[in-house]
Amino acid sequence: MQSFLTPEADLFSVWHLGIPDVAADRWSLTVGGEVAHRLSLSLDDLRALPQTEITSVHECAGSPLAPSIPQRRVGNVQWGGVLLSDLLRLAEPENEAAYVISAGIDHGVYDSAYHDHYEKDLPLDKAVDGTTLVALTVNGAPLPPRRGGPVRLVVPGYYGTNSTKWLTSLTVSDRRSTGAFTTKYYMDPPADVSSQATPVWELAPNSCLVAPVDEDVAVGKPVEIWGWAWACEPVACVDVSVDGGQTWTSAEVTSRTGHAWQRFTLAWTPSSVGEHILACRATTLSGATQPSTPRRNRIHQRVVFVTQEQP
Ligand SMILES: Nc1nc2c(c(=O)[nH]1)N[C@H]1C(S)=C(S)[C@@H](COP(=O)(O)O)O[C@H]1N2
Ligand SMILES: [Mo]
Repeated sequence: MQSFLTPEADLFSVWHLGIPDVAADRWSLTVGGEVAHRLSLSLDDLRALPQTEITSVHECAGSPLAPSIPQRRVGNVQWGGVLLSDLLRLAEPENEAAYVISAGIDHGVYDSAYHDHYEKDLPLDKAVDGTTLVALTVNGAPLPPRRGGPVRLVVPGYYGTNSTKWLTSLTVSDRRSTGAFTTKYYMDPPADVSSQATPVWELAPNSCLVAPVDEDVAVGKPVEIWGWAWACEPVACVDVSVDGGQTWTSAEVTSRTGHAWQRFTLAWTPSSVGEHILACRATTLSGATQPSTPRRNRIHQRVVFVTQEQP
């Protein structure tokens, strides 16, 4: 968590159905559904199109069987590949098109049921926003098989679950996918009786503390409290607490590039010996913030033990 870009080897990796054995030389991507021109592209076809890079926070939404338990699987990487908007410009979606459904070739058992492929969807507006990528690389290197290689979808600003790995088809549709991973799983239950279940798409505001750790803190010694904050939209402020959330001070926050995470820092000089509960809370430009109740983006707290002597 120390570096702005997470080395690929340090990034979490998640799969529901196992890792398929993909033959890159026989791999192809189809773009179909409600389009004027159906496309079928080989790996070389994709490589021949203009390539774009975007740095983007990559966060897992957690288990769909326990969606309110924070998992804190997150990193920040640079993805490279072809903009989905470029492919859709070639395919020309029909007037009624509203969603893009993505499918991977992995299959297997999840939650006691057999799934013959992994399928997700996203609104067409997001698909053409100039950030969504049909990705070939991560941090400048070809996508390893574990990471979804040779080709995966990357939806910056959305939870990782939407970034379909081992991508083989994109289907433009006037309605949402009817697959289990968009209906049964990754639909958050309604907040109250008057609202509806919502797809797990946009990243809710979240943040995590990276430093200090126990070895860094002593009475009278100035330290820097720092960490990362992110959301689908830019984070405007991060508040930090050193007393378990009773009082908050606003930290310095860097501005955002692409969909990357933003660094926050606050100077702190501990004044008493013992346990201190540090916490951080990100708020976006539109005022969305992190809850203290059990949610996947619940406020992160960490205990540090302040010693008398400077170590
Ligand atoms: N084909 C396919 N794509 C998938 C998944 C999957 O099980 N199959 N898991 C999703 C989930 S839940 C996450 S968090 C991300 C993880 O991507 P990573 O392994 O590169 O971290 O991939 C998503 N894409
Ligand atoms: Mo995930």
